[in-house]
This record gives sequence, C-alpha cells and structure tokens, in this order.
Amino acid sequence: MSISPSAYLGPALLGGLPPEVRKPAYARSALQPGIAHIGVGAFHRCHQAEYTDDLLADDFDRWGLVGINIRPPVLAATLGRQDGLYTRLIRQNNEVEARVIGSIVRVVDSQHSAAPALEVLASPDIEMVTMTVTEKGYCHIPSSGALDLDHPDIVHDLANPEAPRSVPGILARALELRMGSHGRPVTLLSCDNIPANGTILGNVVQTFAERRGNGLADWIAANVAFPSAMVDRIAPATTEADIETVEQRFGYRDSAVVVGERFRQWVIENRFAGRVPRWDRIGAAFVDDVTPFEHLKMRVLNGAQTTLSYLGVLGGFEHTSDAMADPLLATFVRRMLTEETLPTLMPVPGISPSAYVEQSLSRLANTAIRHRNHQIATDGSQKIVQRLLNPVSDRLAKGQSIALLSVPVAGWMAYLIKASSRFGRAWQVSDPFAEKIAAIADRVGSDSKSLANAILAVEAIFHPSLAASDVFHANVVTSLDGLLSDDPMAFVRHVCADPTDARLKRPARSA
Ligand code: CS2
Repeated sequence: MSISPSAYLGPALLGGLPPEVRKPAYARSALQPGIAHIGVGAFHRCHQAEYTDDLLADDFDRWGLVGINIRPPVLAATLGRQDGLYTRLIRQNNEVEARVIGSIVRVVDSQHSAAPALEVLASPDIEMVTMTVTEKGYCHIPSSGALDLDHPDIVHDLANPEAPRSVPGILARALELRMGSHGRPVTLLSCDNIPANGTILGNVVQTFAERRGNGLADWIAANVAFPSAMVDRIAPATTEADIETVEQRFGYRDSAVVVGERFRQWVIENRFAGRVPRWDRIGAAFVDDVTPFEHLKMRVLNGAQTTLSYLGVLGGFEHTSDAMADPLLATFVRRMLTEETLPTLMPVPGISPSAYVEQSLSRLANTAIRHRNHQIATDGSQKIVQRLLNPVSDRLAKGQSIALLSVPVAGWMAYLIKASSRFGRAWQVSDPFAEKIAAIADRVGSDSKSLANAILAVEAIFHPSLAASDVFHANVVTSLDGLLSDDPMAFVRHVCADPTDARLKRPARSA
C-alpha cells in the first residue's frame, strides 16, 4: 500500500484545513513584530505564543512574535519552513483538540553567532523580550542567585562582549546597542521556573553590565524592566508520535507540533518598561507580587513532578502519569505535598492551596501527556533549590519535620550517583553537576553517609546554612541509603508508613 505524502502546514494550507482545526482569528498577513522570544521550545509554543495568539484575536495590535533560538534545535527546518505556523494539540486523556497558532511571524537561528539575535533584540520595533532558556541559561549560582563569574560562557563574554554566547551576555549587548542607537525602553520577561525569575534576570544582566563600565548599568536601571512571572502548562518535548497523530487525524504534516494539557496559567508582575501586550485581557494576571503564586507552583506542581521523576526512574516508571498510576508513589507525593509542602506556602489570592494540590495531582495523572521522567529529571541541580530545598529550609527554621521532602532530594542524588561509572551507569543523565557527582561517587564509594557528606558540601546547590543542619543531614543520609538499596520502593513504603524525622530514629545503615 502506498500512502501519498501529506502537505506541510503553511499559509497556503490554512484555508484547506479540516473544520475541527481552529485557525488564527485575525489578519495574520498584516501582523508586525513587537515581541522577541528566546528559546522557542515546546513550552513557549504551548504557552506565551498561544496567549499572544488569543490576544491578537481579541485586540489586534503590533504584537507579532519573533522566535529566536540561540541553542539547538535549528528552527529554519521546522517552524521556519511553515512560516511560523504550527499545531497546538490539547490532550486530556481521550480528548484531542487542535489549533493552529499564528502569533510567530518569523524565526531566527542564532546558534552559531549572536549577531542574528542581536539584530532583532536591538531593533526599535521590539518592545518586549520574553524568554524560556531553561534554569541553567541564566548562568547564576542556584543557591544564591548571583551571576556565576566562573561560568565558562560568562568568562568568554566578559572578554568578548561584542560576540557573546550566554543569555546574560547577549541581553547586555542588545541593551548596549539599544542605548547607543534609538534608546527605547524594553521589558525583559523571564518565563523560566527559577525563583524570583525577574530579580535573578535583572541581577545577572546588571552584574554583567556593571563590568562593562560604560554607563550601561545606569541606562538599564532607567529604561529596562525585569518583571517576575509564574508560568504554567505541562508541555513535554514533542515526539514523532505527536507528529503522526496530526497527520493521521487531520491529514497534514507539521514538524513543529506541540502537545499540552488544558490547564494554563500566567501571572506577571506589573512592572513594565515601554508598551506592553495586554495579556491580562485574555487570561493572564498582572499582579503586584508574584511570590505567592510562584511558591505555590514551584513547590507543589514542579515539586511533585521532580519527586515523581526521581522516584519514578528508581521505581522503573517511564512517564509522570505512570508514576502517578502507582498507588505507592501517588500516596507518597500527596502526603509530601499535603503534610510538608502546603504549610510552607503563603496565602495565595483567589486560590485554595489544598484544592490546588488535588488539581495538580490530577493534572499529573493525565495519561495523554507523555512526560518522560528522564526529561523532568534533567538539570535537577538547577531545579531542586526552588522546588524542594526552599520548603525544607522554611520547615527547618520552624523546627518542623522534613522526612518526606528529604526523599526526593536524596532521589536527585541517587539518580546521578547511579548514572556514574562506579555504579554501573544505570542510565544517561544531563545535569551541569553530573560530572561532579560522578567524581564524588568514584572517590567515596557506596557509603551513603560519605556520599551525602560530599554532595551536601556543594555550596552552589546547598546553601551552607542548610548543609549545616544536622536534621537535614540525617534525613538525607537515611533517604539516600534507602534509595540506593536494591529495593528503593520498599524504602518509600517504609517512609510513607512512618514519616518520622531520621534524627528520631536509629542511625542509617552505614553511619
Ligand atoms: C517540568 C516543567 O521539565 C520540568 O522541569 O517540571 O517543564 C513543567 O512541566 C512546567 O513548569 C509546567 O508548567
């Protein structure tokens, strides 16, 4: 049987799409660029670009998106050849809802040189720069939020400020070009899951600019805003199966498909420079303080994802929803969130934290979202501070138990330890601290206490005041011992049955 190749999505195909595929509801050919976005991955296409598509349909204005990648993958071959159009599928168990998003008007590949990105970012047409560059893109020290001046890309960029590689270096150079030409103000809006993301972005860019010493730091202080934001929608990396789903159901080929859940949320600090896309007209919230929303989301939803990812891999589960389908892991994560995480949250306007926990757990159980545990486990060193360690510190300060929250912290350690050659390379990992942890495993061997001692001494992740806590130390050792054993799930069962702080129990096996 021969199957005729389907046509690729593009402007010419829009009129011929099946009626159940929703199309851009505005005159896309008249759309002019006004926003630049760095990091056009699945999350951006499922989140900010969809919100912008909604805004354009509601109130058409000059808010087309220019999508820039400064790291792989190359965009030209996928989104570029489709003129920026792509299909966004919402999948909720058996439901599939398709929509073509039209808000991206141009894509720019800037992986080999910053020049193409700088040209866009410095343009007077661009009044808003959003970014999803992953946690490690900010080149900050996770435990302190300060710019990591020893980061190889930062060292490079400070020596070559006109040909930068890092996000802080590229943004500082773009702002310098703006300062030296039209001087128009701009908002730089981080959409990554780092705590106080606007503050961290402002810090790294300003620290970089101060070292330029040419008035740039003052110009930035007067003309650039760095609002913080909480962003949310689960949108895993696209798979070949997703591309085939679109082809089979709707009859066209789209190499830039994204799949997400129905839930979405965007809370943005009301602190802007220059003109602002009124995303608040179509469901985003502009608020004075994002902190309570950010804590809620990172500690509950992301904290649960990270927990399920490490315990999931250790228990042999492939996706978040597989881990959630396991009664033991589902019970563990619910108890951890309810008993230990929830009490650390500040009141969140309009949201009941316990209802949010239940809603989050049901989102994570969505079987149509194929979010791989290894994907979420990636770069854990950059994630555990805001997702797990900050609630741990808050609880320790009040003398409260941390027996449950310590388990996924040790889970991150066990995940990297088991990937080391000393432990037989159980799986492939990707984390800026993977080599360091592997070297520790090589050096100290399999004794949990020695492993925990050495890993807790990594100050970039574990703030010294946290690492100095005997209670935290004892809990991590006990958890690591259990998770590195032959039956990590038996340990999880044991903690679930008796979540008493390790300090109150017998010493760990290898103590
Ligand atoms: C995930 C997030 O990969 C990860 O780290 O936890 O991408 C998560 O799916 C989003 O933050 C949800 O909004």
